[in-house]
Amino acid sequence: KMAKPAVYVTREINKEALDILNQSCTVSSWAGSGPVPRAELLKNIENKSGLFCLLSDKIDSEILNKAGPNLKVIATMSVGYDHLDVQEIKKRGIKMAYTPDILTDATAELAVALLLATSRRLLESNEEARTGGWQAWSPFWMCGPGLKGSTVGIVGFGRIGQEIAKRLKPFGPKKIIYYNRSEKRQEAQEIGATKVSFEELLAESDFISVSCSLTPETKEMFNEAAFKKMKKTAIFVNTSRGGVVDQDDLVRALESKTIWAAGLDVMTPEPLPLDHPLFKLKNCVILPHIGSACIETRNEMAVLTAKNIVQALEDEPMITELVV
Ligand code: 8YV
Repeated sequence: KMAKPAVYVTREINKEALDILNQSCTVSSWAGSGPVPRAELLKNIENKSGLFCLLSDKIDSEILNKAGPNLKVIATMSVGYDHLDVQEIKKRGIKMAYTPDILTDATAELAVALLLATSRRLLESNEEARTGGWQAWSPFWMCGPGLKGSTVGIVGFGRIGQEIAKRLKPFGPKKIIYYNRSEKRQEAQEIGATKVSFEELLAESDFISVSCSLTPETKEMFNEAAFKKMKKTAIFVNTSRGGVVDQDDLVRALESKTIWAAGLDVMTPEPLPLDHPLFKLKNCVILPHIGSACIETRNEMAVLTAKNIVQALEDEPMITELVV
């Protein structure tokens, strides 16, 4: 009988996913808290056939060289894959897998929650109520812009962007506009959204929600010039990748009230250092990258990642192969 293929898992994962891997593979994993240190990953990837990784694991030529010719599949427990050097992986004939679709609802839900928390100043209000800021009745205190009658702009009208648009529709915006690389005409028609240029989206939106992937084209597309084109009353929400924002420019835009407020589930770096200027701003809501953090969703993501690895190692088609 042939030896079971060796798989390395860069984090402690749920039993259900681990059981799937254990059935046909020899599994070793990083058991420390937090992300696997780079040196540890380099040491452990040697001679492995499969790699189960996360977005904090940068997979580049150095890792691939260290892995050697046995490595057949890299599966990431995420829909985003900007942490993988996909061209380099592809060149070496290593298969890739990711977790699209199953996290779309959870992430869209979080984007809506973050948008409302930012516009209606939920955290600031909660803080005031607990610390004595809630005093005599004052009708214009803790006000923020409402969605009714507003223009909502979605940047990145893929699976997640579309679901965000659908969820915001019942709040009664006047218009939903989007900016996307491809047309998405059919989807837009069904949802009732209109494609515009990036400049138009910036100028017209009361709420901007970002759900595009991080690529060389989208890198730091939200910079000083972009923030200046936005309304002074604009709410900016990002649930995609911190890298789409020039974060120093965002800090300045928030400090100078060039825009009204921002809600961020993603930033640079993650975790954001405690002394970062973003933490000093009342008009910024910061979440620790919890977009897909629904219990069911994260379990499904790990299970899907494990199944993809097993399938690839058995030369079966993967459920969600990443094709670039
Ligand atoms: C993370 C995400 O992967 O899927 C993505 O691209 O950013 C998130 O869902 C999640 O934190 C699981 O590691």
